[in-house]
Amino acid sequence: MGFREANTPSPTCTELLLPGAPAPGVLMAAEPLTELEMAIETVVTTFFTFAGQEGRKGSLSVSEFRELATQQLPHLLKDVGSLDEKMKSLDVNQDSELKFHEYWRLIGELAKEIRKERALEIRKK
Ligand SMILES: [Ca+2]
Repeated sequence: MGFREANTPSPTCTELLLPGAPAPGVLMAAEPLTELEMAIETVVTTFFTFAGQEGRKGSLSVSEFRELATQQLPHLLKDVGSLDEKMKSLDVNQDSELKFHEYWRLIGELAKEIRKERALEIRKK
């Protein structure tokens, strides 16, 4: 990692965002995580909990995705009937597995929908 060796300032927040930064160091920090930090951690932990059930441990199969969606996203992904379509639209490389970045797109889409709803609520006030 030439980047880190070339510039070795004291660790900052950006340090935590570098790919390859050791996650345990972040999670075992003495201070408790903030709500936002916990939310991000939950997004990641949830992925690996479901991805580890069968097949490849680092990606969601169709049935792992279905379980994650029905158990963890019942309010935001109401239309359970179209889960297969949703999976297909997220599965960019069409291998019937969702890798983390494909799952992350789903999280992003859901976050945008919540933002839209919030924006409408604020406008009403
Ligand atoms: Ca899997």
